[in-house]
Amino acid sequence: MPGAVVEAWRPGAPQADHAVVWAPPQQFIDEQPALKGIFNIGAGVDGLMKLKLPRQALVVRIDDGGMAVQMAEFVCHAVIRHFRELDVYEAEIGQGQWSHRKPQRRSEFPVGVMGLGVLGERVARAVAQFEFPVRGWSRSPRQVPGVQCFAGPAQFDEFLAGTRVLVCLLPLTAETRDIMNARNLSRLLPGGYVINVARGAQLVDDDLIALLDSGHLAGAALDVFRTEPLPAEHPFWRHPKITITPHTSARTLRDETIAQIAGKIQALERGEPIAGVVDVERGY
Ligand code: NDP
Ligand code: OXD
Repeated sequence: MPGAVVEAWRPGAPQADHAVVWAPPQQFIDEQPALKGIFNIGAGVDGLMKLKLPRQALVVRIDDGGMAVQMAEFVCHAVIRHFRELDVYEAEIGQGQWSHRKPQRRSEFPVGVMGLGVLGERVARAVAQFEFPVRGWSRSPRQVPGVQCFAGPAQFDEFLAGTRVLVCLLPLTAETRDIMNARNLSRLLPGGYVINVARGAQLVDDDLIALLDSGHLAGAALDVFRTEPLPAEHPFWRHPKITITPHTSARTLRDETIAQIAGKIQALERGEPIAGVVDVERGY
């Protein structure tokens, strides 16, 4: 952006027109009351929604920016690793064991994706390519080819009751905090599997462990946690049915992100509308 003055923020810095942020402190926002745009360098804006923001500022999230394909490959890998029991084969091969497991039926592994937005829809379409039955749940009704869609609280239990592999791609809001709790997870089909790639605060950790230990759930692949990095003493590190990764399912890609934000700032300065503006009332 030739002509723009770009500075790293420090307390007392001069007023900016636009900010590029990830989980900034309230002090930053308070010292920049005239911001026109606050550009989040990620898709999830929960870190910003906790703050008191200037009324006039548009809050803008990264709109795909190369994250959707990463999320699709990560979730497909997790689903297939579990379905094909590749974790079991890995362990057996590690012990010098050559054996075969009985193939499982794809029709018995319906995958349910919570959140059919920029990332969730891409994930649901990608999983459907492997011929798993795919279900999706969103706040407002959606139509996605190859995906049986459900919407709103009224259809949530029906969505869960037909789901075996549950994928969370919801934004963290007051409505979705703790949504993967004992009540909801116990509604999944027996042998359920949980893939959380959204936010740690959507999963009740102790409820997951209790359902894994009781045998109702078969396992979980978790990429996000209530506290990150995951504290050393947390049971998720060592639970035999839990696979963890360090919040890496869809990384913010520097070049794509810079290009997207620069393009949007220029569009705003020309008075044009942009995509990815967050509805602050809704929280995502
Ligand atoms: P979007 O805002 O594009 O989509 C959100 C989806 O969730 C929409 O379909 C929306 O419904 C649905 N939704 C929101 N609230 C509810 C609710 N109360 N009940 C039912 N459905 C609801 O988000 P993205 O797809 O871009 O991203 C999703 C989340 O993924 C981010 O918020 C972030 O937390 C997480 N993320 C994690 C990453 C990682 O590396 N682990 C990387 C990037 C993002 P509707 O369609 O009706 O609006
Ligand atoms: C995001 C993230 O929200 O990286 O983009 O989690």
